[in-house]
Amino acid sequence: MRKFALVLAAFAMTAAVAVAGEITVGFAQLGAESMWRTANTDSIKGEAEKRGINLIFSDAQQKQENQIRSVRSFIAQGVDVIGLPPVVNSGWEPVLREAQEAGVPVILADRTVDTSDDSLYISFIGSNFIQEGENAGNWLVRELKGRYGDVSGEVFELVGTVGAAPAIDRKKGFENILANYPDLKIVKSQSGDFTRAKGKEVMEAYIKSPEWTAAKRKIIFGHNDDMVLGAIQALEEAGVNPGKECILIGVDGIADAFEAIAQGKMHCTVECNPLIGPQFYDMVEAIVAGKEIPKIVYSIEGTYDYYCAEALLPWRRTLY
Ligand code: GZL
Repeated sequence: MRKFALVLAAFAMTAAVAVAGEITVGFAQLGAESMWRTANTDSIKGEAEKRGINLIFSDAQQKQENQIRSVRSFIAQGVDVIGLPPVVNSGWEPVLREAQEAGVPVILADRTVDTSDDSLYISFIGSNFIQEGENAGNWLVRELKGRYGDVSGEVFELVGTVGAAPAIDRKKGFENILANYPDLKIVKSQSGDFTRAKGKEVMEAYIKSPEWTAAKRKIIFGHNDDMVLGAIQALEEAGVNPGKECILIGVDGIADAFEAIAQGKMHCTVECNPLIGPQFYDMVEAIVAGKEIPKIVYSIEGTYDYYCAEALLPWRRTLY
């Protein structure tokens, strides 16, 4: 009997160690507003499964209060690490302080926060959104020079979610480039909240505006591809041929944008890599192992246009 009890105790100990060894991550996803976000969620969920990491996942439907509620729940559940893509960049210090006081490290995954105290989060992994805005601006300058021999035109901007880091910084980067070309101007700028439906609504209003009628070169710059694809629907319904009468530039690099470019309806997409799952969990495992990690980890990204989109479409469909 004593031997049996010893075996049972050893088994219980092993099981306990196995459970203790298991990493638990709470990920407060912001929503499902775009193809980019869907691919990002697939990467976070798929990589956790691959690594045997216990993932507690929530979807905030683009509402900050839901994300904050999820973070508080993860703290109460005693997760090892929290992943947070903040829907907007303000209003995070109180809940990040609660996580810090509870000893739960937070990785900002995808978007950043505005804070004077960067000890409130352990690291940021995602894109350099200013660089993405500059990539879009530089492509447009080259395109205008190549087509017309000058850099001028009227830009109709589809802004991302108001207050979101990618919206603020893509605009900043794009305007960094336009600042060098006085005849290339943003004439209308309105938020489409990163969704295809709202991008279409905003474009419908732009088409009816005097600025649209007066514009000699109709350029549409969307802070993500989904809003540009919505704008293309609005243009076609208004009898405008987007590929011939406009220049359309998006950000994300989703396969639907590659397809629109291949069909001659769109001209360029600047990549923003959503597949950060592997890097994110490398950081999680390093934190749990007590290792140092960099404060910022940027994704590697490119720019794709009508010279390459059609040939690359089959490859892109395998990604997102
Ligand atoms: C960028 C990400 C943005 C995408 C949009 O890292 O936060 O949010 O560009 C998505 O498609 O809605």
